[in-house]
Amino acid sequence: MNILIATTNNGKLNEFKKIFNFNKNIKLFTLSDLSINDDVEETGKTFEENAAIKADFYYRKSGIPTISEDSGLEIFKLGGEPGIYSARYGGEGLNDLERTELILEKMKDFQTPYRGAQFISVICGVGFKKEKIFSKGLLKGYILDKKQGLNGFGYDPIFCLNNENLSLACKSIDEKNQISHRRKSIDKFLKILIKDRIV
Ligand code: ITT
Repeated sequence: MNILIATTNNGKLNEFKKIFNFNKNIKLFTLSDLSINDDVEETGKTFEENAAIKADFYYRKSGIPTISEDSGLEIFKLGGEPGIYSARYGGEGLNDLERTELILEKMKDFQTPYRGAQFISVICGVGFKKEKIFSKGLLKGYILDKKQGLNGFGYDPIFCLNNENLSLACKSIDEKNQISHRRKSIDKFLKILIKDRIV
């Protein structure tokens, strides 16, 4: 089955490709494979709404079953920030590194037990069956007090799993893919496709 992974984020895309690689019944296409350069505004109020907006948009552009993801980091003591605004937290002008610095600054007065956070991945699939398909994965951990590691993307250098002391950016992509929020949401999504005999 041909599937479009509709994301403009290369960090996500690399992880998606490696995880889906295990399923030989699926051939993945990227936006650049299909020469789709358009971006869509994420006007939703929830991860689910934004994932659906992106999947609908790129399904209309491509005509092949399309998966989009809306993901982000929720920090409990910051009232769930950056949440759905994770990709543009602090304004569009900041890069990933500057956004991690902004978080470290906002968290500087919180001590260890109060630094809890989670990553969320919500996937929406359009074009697989009549209704949209949704799945969700969570990864719980805490915010470190400084950046560590060079792998991964986004907030990986400041996020650490509970009971560990090295950031996600210290893990290889394969190690991260064994446990990540994205891995969990993809596994659930594939289970639905298999249960409904779509793949
Ligand atoms: P697309 O919408 O095109 O997929 P995006 O980067 O805009 O790309 P999102 O709106 O879903 O994607 O924003 C997700 C942001 O959350 C992402 O840019 C990172 O800052 C952060 N994030 C999500 N998953 C992450 C992960 O596994 N590691 C680190 N940061 C992550």
